[in-house]
Amino acid sequence: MIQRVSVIDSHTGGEPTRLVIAGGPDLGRGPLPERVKLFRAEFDAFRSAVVNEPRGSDVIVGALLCEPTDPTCAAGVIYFNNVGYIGMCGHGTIGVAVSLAHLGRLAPGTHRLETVVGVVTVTLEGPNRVSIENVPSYRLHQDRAVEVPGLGTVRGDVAWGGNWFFLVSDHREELKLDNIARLTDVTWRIRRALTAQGITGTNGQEIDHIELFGPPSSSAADSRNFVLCPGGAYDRSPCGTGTSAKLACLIADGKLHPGEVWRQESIVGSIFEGTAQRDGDRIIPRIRGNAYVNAEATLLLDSADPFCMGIRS
Ligand code: PYC
Repeated sequence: MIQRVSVIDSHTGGEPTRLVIAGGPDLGRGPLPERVKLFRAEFDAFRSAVVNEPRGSDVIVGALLCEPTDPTCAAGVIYFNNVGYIGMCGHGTIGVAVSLAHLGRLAPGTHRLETVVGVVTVTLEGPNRVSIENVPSYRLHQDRAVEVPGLGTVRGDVAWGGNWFFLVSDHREELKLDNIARLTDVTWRIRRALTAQGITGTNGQEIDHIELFGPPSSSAADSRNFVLCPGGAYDRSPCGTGTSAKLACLIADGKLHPGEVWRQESIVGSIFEGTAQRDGDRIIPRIRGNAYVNAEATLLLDSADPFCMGIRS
């Protein structure tokens, strides 16, 4: 038996998004967090089939288009990756907006999208240019120390930008593309140490994204980052939720003023523009970037194929 799944592939600053527009699981009409529970419990093989090898790769972020519960939203989106599910995805949302515009399903202007962690707005500013107003973001801990085997004491901030991040500026690493293996090893050790030492986000949520910051290589940027994603891949984009977390820290430190532009460069040289407004003890981040559609495809899930549902670790 062959199951057909229609997808639109795009990339945002080099980071891929695979949007499932038809052929995905029926998760009902409940709240998105409930639908994710059902996705994980009953259809996790579908997640793996769409994003994992041999059809995908560790880098791809999947996005399942679904009916929103909020009638003011144009669509609902559930994001997933090579190891599980993420609440929000900034590069993914820019990619989803450009993909929906490519299909003629989203007109220029501002629209609301429902995600697992809240409603975000997307503004299509051109065929490839999108800004997103992300969920309220905040810094939970400033300058938190973690003892990392092989590295010693590493200090960083814990912040929420739609996912949990540990943000490290004080390190000895070179943020260069030819240093990826070392950067991946260092950030993976930090992540494991945070978990082992019980350093978490709110309500014990795991910090599953680690960001290192350094000087930009482009004079058009304020900073360069390396972002480790939950499944061990690094973000080719500057990471929309990671840039939101960074904005929360910069505003809290008084290093950026509301409305001022922060240009975050990724490890591959792509740039997101970020601004933020204060909202009580949180900020509302706005992230602007470019995405391009690079495939309209039908995935074939052939039950005779031993690797039909992807290679899972
Ligand atoms: O852009 O928010 C983001 C993101 C999260 C994981 C990969 N990209």
